[in-house]
Amino acid sequence: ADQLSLLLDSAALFPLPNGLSFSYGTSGFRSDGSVLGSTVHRAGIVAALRSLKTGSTVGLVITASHNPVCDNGVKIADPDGSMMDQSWEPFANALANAPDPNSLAQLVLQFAKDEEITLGAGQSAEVLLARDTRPTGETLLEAAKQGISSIIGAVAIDLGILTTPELHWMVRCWNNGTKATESDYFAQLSNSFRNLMELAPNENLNLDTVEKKLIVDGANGVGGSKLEEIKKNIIGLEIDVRNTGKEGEGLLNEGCGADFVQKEKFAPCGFSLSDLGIRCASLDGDADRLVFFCLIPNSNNKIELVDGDKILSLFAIFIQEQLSLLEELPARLGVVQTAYANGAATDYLRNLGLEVIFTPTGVKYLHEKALEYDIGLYFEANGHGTILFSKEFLSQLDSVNRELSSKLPGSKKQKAALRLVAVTQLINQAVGDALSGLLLVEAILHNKGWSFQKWCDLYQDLPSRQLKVKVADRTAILTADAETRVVKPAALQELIDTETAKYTHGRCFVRPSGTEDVVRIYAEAATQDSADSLANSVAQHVN
Ligand code: 16G
Ligand code: ZN
Repeated sequence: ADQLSLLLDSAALFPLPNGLSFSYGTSGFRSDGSVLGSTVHRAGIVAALRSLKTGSTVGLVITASHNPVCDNGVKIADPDGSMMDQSWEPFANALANAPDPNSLAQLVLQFAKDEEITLGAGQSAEVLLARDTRPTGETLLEAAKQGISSIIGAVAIDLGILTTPELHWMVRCWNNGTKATESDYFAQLSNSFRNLMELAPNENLNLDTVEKKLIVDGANGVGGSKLEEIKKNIIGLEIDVRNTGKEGEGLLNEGCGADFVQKEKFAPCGFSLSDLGIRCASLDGDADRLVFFCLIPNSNNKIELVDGDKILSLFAIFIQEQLSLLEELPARLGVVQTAYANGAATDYLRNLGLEVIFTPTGVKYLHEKALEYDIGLYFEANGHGTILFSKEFLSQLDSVNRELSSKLPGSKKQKAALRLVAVTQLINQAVGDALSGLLLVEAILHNKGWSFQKWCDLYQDLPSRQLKVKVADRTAILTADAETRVVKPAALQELIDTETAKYTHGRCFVRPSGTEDVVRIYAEAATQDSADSLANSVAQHVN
């Protein structure tokens, strides 16, 4: 068949649902899983074209992350494992909303022409596919496959059920020509974890047995069972996984998971006072977010939370420490946060002498900024983040490491270099990864001989409050300066300023959600009562 009729036939099988429109938001298309057939089919077409354009393998993952089990979504990963280049989003949007097969086909042909992609001329394209555990995932994955095969020469490779970060990692490795299967991923994590654990300075090995234990809330999603695989090859850490999504354990993301824990500040279901004193962690449904917590005695399941900001701080301290031992390895270290970062965290990081910058919410924005440094650390408060190392830095580290292992084997310096090497292997440089992040946290605490409490006490979070307000049109609100200021309607920012000025350490911002039809409000102040009342009064002005 020729390209045009292939597209027409395939599109006819996946009509756009009446009255719905879709948009490639912060993290791809999201909606109720039952209406996403046409969207995912079309995302398959976009992915195939993206592979043709880049001449490399790309990825497509079907997930709605921390959202309810009935939701689903789809996003595309570029050849380096990062989110699809933003310049392609308008096309993805147009295609998702094309009313009929004919207009869809015309859009594809025109776009291919504009992008100088030759269709049907013998080139090949390759898309790696994965999905999370949602019940609508299987059918949607089939739709993606059909979309991909409606582009001549494009091949879909179904990798089954994976965490989102696994898929991103595999795309990256595939294109780098390094080992890219799931067992390679597991092996890389457990090997580099072991290496880093073994590099702990002897004087810090004073942890008692309780500290070797970690309980993990898998959000009843895809991460729990993967962690159970990884933990088989791990020593020095006892991991107990709960909410793994197995029969009888509860619903995906319901009353559990990193999003719930971070926003509600309550222990997830399946945790109780018998877990008092034990370090706990929580993943989200597709395992790209991670937070830690500990139960508070006599508090009705309230928790002490360690969010993304504090994970970031731990990573930053550790890397800074190793670098300070290696004056022959100069590196520009940068930290990227969003407006949701707790003010106390930002102060803490700046006091360490670190360069801290802000971007709008959404991994693609943080990731892009972090790439500008030799070592770029980024985290959202919600627990999504990672560390990126530039190619130049990695090759310098490699040569410093080689030099030290021949001239000063066993020295403090050599160990510092080896620790950095282990970090570069343990952390997922494609995207934030709860499993790799969790192991890195554990290995760093072990290296530093730190208890959970010591980590908590790095700084005291300022009390904060998040609210959401349903509005007629959230796009009526326009923000600037990494979403910290409203520019339209102008009067709203003046009101926010007036309210904020009433509170000690007051800070407040308002932004339209990139994933839901709501406007979000964040307020922070010296006490919980004042954070609550600041958020509430601003919320009233948003309506
Ligand atoms: C998505 C983003 C997350 C962001 C959140 C904000 C990715 C992979 N995920 O989950 O980074 O914090 O959206 O949601 O980019 P909101 O715009 O609804 O507040
Ligand atoms: Zn997620």
